[in-house]
Amino acid sequence: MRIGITCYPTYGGSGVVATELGIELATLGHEVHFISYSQPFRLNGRDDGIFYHEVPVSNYPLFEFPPYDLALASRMAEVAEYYNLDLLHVHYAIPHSVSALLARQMLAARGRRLPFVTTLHGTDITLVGLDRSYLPITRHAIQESDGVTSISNYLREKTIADFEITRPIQTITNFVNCDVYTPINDEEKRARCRAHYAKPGEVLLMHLSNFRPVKRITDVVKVFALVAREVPAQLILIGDGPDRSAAEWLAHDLGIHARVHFLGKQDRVSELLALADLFLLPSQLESFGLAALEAMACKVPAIATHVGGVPELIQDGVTGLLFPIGDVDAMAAGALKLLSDSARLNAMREAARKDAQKRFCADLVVPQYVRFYEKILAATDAAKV
Ligand code: GMT
Repeated sequence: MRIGITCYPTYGGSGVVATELGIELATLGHEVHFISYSQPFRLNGRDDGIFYHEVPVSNYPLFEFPPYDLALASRMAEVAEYYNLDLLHVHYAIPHSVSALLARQMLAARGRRLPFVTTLHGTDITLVGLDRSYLPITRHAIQESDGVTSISNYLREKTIADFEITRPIQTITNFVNCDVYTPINDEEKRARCRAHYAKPGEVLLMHLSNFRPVKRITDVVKVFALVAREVPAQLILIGDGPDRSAAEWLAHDLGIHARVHFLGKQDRVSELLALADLFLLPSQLESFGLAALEAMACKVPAIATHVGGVPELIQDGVTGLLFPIGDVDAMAAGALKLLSDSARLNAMREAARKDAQKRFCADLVVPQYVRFYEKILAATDAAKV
């Protein structure tokens, strides 16, 4: 198949899923064309069968708000025509599904069918899509998509209820490449790599996100402060975003800044995650929690909040621990209890990796997307006759 993929190319879960999906599809022999305003950040160096088409956005002085969604629709239609795409797959409904709808109409006017699949990721529904000014157009584009997938049952049900969607939505969960996201089983090597961040005997906690308010980054720092009060510990934060300076300020205010390491945006997060003892994800809302899955695949259980689709990923007490939003005392107490019981911690580490392999490996999930595309294309062909 020849598949066009559009996503937000910057740091964020939906862009990661779209990019990893493109890479996996290309490995399976499909031709993948990314269409976006810049190259997706995880695409570097893995480009066999992958093409990238930049969307130029004109900066004409009259445009106080340059119309990216229109430029995207034009580029989608062009790329589909020039490269004979079978379908488009857009990640994050706003504005990508609206642009795809326009591209489909543009080509239909010339007698060419271009079906598109929309994958819903989270904040496109839970935050942005519920803004009254975006809701009607987002709803329309979801309804009019040739296929819609959601990354968790929670998000699927929320979209149907909040947007009054009447068309089917199929859940296809987030996934992880279990060969790339893998534990470091060589203990000597792991100790050597950990030594960059923690002394022998110190606990290493980790967080990875885009530092948006929904991630509650200051809770990460508060939980760490409580843990570090009881045991020698270090915290690594990977990523960047609007709440970074608030977290940096808090680390200074609490006097723990020497033990809190802000690494910024990193390319090879799998190598860092595998060094951690525990992952912290105290989000306000998470429709799945891809970063926790990546940690689990590296044998690192998460201390997370019991929100959204997280319970579909983490089995509380088995592959991680779940707590109410904002309950930093309980999160720290749970982490400390786990860290003091090496048998339980090891069992949880093993269970986390096993569950990631059993339910969320790319080998299991990517074929679900391929079958979904085939179903959409078959329906498109049937409609032609
Ligand atoms: O987490 C974010 O704020 C980024 C956002 C995105 O779309 O880029 O992530 C969402 O999509 C991820 C991949 O499907 C999910 O694993 C995250 O749970 C989801 N984030 C939220 O629902 C807050």
